[in-house]
Amino acid sequence: MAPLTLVIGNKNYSSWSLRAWLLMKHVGLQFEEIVIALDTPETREEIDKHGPSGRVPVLRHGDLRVWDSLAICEYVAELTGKGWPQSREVRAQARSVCAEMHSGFITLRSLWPMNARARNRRTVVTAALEADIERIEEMWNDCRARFGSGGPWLFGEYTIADAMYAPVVLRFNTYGARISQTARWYMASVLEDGALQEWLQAAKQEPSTIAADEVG
Ligand SMILES: N[C@@H](CCC(=O)N[C@@H](CS)C(=O)NCC(=O)O)C(=O)O
Repeated sequence: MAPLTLVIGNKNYSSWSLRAWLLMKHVGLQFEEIVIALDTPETREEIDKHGPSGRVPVLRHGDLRVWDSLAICEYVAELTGKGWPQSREVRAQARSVCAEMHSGFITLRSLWPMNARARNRRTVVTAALEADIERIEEMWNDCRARFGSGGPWLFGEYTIADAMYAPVVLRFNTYGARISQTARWYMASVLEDGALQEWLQAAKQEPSTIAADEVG
């Protein structure tokens, strides 16, 4: 197989990059990573060397370029046969959960930017933010209750859904989301995960900061 290269942004801030990177670690793919510093005068030029959208992550596989975190996760699932639940019905639920994340939660994403190494940040929790948090909590609890018996993840085994929500767990951790005990157990599984820990260690070492994402 041709070598895989994943092009990502700063580990401290790039929530979309984290999704693809985590999934690739969990399915056991070997890959090289290229980290591009976001929010610099050279960012666009550097990203343009790898993909057409001006955004990261981008997965390079031989001549193929796959951009967009969910498209990368889908490609990885096709390459490896891992990442989605086996049952068609459950897979449809997992895809719904991922799509809801990919196309929604705009308030959460804008008011609580991912800042992996930051702790004890606090902001005003608006009604719209509260609604996003409540919906995510409801979704996690529903997945865990209906599909989670085979392991600690949303669908038991690790799936793309867990990779998609890992940045949300980091946001909740940074800004102190008030959520139920069951949702906190799921958060604990994500935070203790070895691959996520590896990412967090690297995020801590990054020297740069992005002022717009230093909130609270
Ligand atoms: N829908 C895209 C969004 C990717 C995205 O917005 N990436 C941000 C970084 S997390 C980016 O590349 N920003 C470009 C920049 O900051 O110049 C995906 O899922 O991959």
